Amino acid sequence: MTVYFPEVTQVSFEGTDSTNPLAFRHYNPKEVVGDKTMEEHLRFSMAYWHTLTGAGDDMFGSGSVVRPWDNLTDPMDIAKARAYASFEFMQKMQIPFFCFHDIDLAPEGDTLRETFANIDTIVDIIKELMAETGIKLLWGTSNLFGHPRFMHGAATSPNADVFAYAAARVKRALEITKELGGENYVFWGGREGYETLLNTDMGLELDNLARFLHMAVDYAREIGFTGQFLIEPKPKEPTKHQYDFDVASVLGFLHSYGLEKDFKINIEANHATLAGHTFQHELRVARINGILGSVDANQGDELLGWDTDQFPTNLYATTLAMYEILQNGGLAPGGLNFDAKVRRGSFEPIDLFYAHIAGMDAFAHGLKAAHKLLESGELEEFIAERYSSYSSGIGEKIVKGEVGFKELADYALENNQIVNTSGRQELLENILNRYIFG
Ligand code: XLS
Ligand code: CA
Ligand code: CA
Repeated sequence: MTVYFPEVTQVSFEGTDSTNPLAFRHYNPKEVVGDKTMEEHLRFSMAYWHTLTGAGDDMFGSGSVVRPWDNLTDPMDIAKARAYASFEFMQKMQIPFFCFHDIDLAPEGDTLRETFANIDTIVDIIKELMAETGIKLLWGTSNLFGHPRFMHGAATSPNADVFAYAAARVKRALEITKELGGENYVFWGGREGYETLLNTDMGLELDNLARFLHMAVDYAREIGFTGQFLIEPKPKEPTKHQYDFDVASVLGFLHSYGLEKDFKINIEANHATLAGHTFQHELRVARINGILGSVDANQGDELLGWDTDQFPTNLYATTLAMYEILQNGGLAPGGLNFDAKVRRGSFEPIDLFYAHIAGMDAFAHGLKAAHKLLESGELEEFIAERYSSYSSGIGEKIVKGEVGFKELADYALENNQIVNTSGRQELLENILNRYIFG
């Protein structure tokens, strides 16, 4: 049997004293944190498109990466090698889940039938490898944005033939996701948006997007797919304006079209920052609305305004993300999917290991810090006190719906001494630092 990554035998937990760059210092899968093991809390997943299919190309240059299948020329042989290599990688990294787009697995053919046949060949291999290794599918999806046919969108294309083609692809991707026991199915609206309103019927596009999602849910239920549906917001890129802009816009869309019971949200950190929000903000909006489903764990660059999809290493972001996720009672059946790619200059296979180790350790550290912070109750006590005016007197009456503007005006006219208290932001930041850095 071919070994694709001979430079690594196994990545294991060695603890914080270790200086071995091919070991975990924080991620200890069986270590119990609160009520679950780290493995159960974090539900790490590998993104097939970045780790196997990604070539390191960008707008200014072609692919740069060196991969163990570079000696092969037949696209189907390459696809097979990637499938075997992916499971070797996940096993060596102790990553229990993966995610893919249909055409990450195999090359597109000249016809849709040929494309499906290519994908089916690889799905058979993956099914066997899943059974052998116990590695599971976190989510499946269909790539409805890469090929030129999707230049004007997929479900929101002005061309009904494209809508039909996209439906055929999602139908097949749902069948594959079910066949592989996928726990979720993701819709990321790659080109579901517009470049200019001068040529766009926004009302029809949004209605069609909703029609498409209703059809997908109906078909999935018909074939007995019991997994969770997720929408992944992103404000822009590749389109100027994407309809699933952020969690709040998706929430409004789902309610407008009667889809709110069928969908949760897959939040990507880099998409949050592109929308002008923090990662924690998006997680919070989803959590308090009961629709936090899964996470694409990555980070952007503070100085660049685009989707750089870097591996997450920022401990503030991972701690505050885990702070939301723990309060959500976890993510299952969702998980933490590394929708992240190595930099173009990190072109060697071993860089894939370093990158995933960095992300897994950053989230494991964040989990431990967030758990301790929550156990202490320091932030929650402060917040409870800050809002305590709503627990008695006029505040309690507001919350209970016992007063209107007339009663409130009468109260305010008699209350000439409004007393505020400090928000203590800097004190709270000190507390947070204490839990992150000890
Ligand atoms: C692109 C998206 C995409 C989705 C899946 O920016 O992150 O990769 O996660 O289609
Ligand atoms: Ca993503
Ligand atoms: Ca992204």
